[in-house]
Amino acid sequence: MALLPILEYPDPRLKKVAAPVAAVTPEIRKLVRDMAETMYAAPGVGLAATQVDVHKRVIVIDVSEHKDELRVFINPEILEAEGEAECEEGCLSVPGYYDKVTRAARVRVRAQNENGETCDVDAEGLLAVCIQHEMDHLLGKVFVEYLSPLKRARLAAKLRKKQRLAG
Ligand code: K1U
Ligand code: ZN
Repeated sequence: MALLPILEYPDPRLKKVAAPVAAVTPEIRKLVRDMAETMYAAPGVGLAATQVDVHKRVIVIDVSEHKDELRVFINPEILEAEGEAECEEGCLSVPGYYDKVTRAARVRVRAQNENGETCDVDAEGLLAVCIQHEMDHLLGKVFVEYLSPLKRARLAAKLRKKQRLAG
């Protein structure tokens, strides 16, 4: 297994739209294993392939308390979405920044797993938030794009300062 480098916002590669996975091959299964290892090490509760500069529709999520319930979503599609819920979100591509985002409260998702089997999942709570957050990554969207222009300007200033201090 391997730890993969995670792209950081505003890296333009985070804007790429991921392509569907034609078949769940050994190469895709290795990507899933490496993404899971990277997510657990970060640590995070989810990771989209876009964040590790692989532009394929693959997501891993584990919102369990003991980090022993890995969920794999290949070619995910939302079949139904209902309600609204506001939740504090973070992102491994925007380290150290958290803010509230409103999303659907419940979603039904269809995806393939690492064995190529198609499964439907009904999700609510953090799992529903995480699925929507990761599916946005596959479309080239980072959660900070939901924030007000003022909050985004403050974040941009914070990132510029961080870059100055690092350089
Ligand atoms: O996509 C990502 O960058 C992963 C992100 C997922 C997420 C978290 C919370 C709300 C929406 C989406 C993270 O995992 S951020 C890190 C985080 O939330 C966390 C880290 C350690 C323990 C528990 C949570
Ligand atoms: Zn994210």
